[in-house]
Amino acid sequence: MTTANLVTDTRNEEVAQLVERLRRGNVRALARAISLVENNSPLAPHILSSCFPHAGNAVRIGVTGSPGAGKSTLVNRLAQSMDGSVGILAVDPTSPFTGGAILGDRIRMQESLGLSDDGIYVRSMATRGALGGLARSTADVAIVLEASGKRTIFIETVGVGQDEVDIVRLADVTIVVLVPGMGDDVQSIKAGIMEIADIFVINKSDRDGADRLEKEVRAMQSYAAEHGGWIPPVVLTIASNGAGIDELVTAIVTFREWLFADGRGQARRRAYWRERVLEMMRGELMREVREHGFTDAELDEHASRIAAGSENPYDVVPELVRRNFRVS
Ligand SMILES: Nc1nc2c(ncn2[C@@H]2O[C@H](COP(=O)(O)OP(=O)(O)O)[C@@H](O)[C@H]2O)c(=O)[nH]1
Ligand SMILES: [Mg+2]
Repeated sequence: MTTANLVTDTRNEEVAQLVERLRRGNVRALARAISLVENNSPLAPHILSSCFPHAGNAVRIGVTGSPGAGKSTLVNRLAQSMDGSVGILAVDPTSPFTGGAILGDRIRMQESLGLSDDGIYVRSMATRGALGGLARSTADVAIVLEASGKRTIFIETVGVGQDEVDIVRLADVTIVVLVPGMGDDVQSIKAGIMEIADIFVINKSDRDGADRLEKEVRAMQSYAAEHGGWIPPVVLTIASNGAGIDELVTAIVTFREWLFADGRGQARRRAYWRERVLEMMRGELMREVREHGFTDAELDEHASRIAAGSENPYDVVPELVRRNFRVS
């Protein structure tokens, strides 16, 4: 047996054991698998491939809104009202280590002790300043969480860039959290949020202006016609004391039932996978290009020649692709 085979066998064995342990509920194994996936380890594709057959049965709930809107506090409350075990992915970089710190405390506790006392596993995901990678990495981590038996996965994210919109597309249910007096006026609500919100939450409704904001959002519900007939409900909450959480759970359950009643949820997932498959293919193609000896040095050479006008990128790039992939 060659060394390469031996290395592959050892890796396969290692991955098989890791996935077996995380599926049995071992929190350390789960944390390790997620780190390997997040860091794009050579083991990551094997881990994901082993997890995928055990994924797909969880409900994914995206929670988006401005920093400080109370998303972490809300998710923490919701997590305790859900049936079955829960996974939480906090993509919001401004929290959970600051502000509410509720999730932050939980993460610190879990990661130092390596346990979860109540079946809720929380993971904070770093943005690392890299554009584009966050949505992929969040989607992959969700697969690992599902394989570990989580029935509900919350994905908390600040609703700003394209990455965050992509993360939301990963969700079955999207909750947009608004707060009175934070500039969440009708204008900013109109800007795209109406299309992604399945449920509106007006959190911090203990503050002045909650009624006015509610009226503004309700006035816009008529725009929801293209939402397939679902009118996104508006739920008022005070996440810090739990008021309105029961109503929000009811809204989530009602939406989920509507979504999966006549195949809309499945259609959403198909649309999502359509994009994802193309994205995965782009990644695979780049890997192939690299593996077939297209080095940084070669890239530099082409770049120099093209910049100097001695090479034509419109002729050279198709030629490079043909040569690498023997496309006739
Ligand atoms: N007054 C009030 N404060 C809240 C409410 N919900 C959350 N908070 C506080 O708002 C701050 C930010 O909450 P956090 O959950 O970290 O917000 P996130 O950045 O959206 O995740 C914390 O200090 C919370 O205790 C609420 O309904 N009313
Ligand atoms: Mg937060």
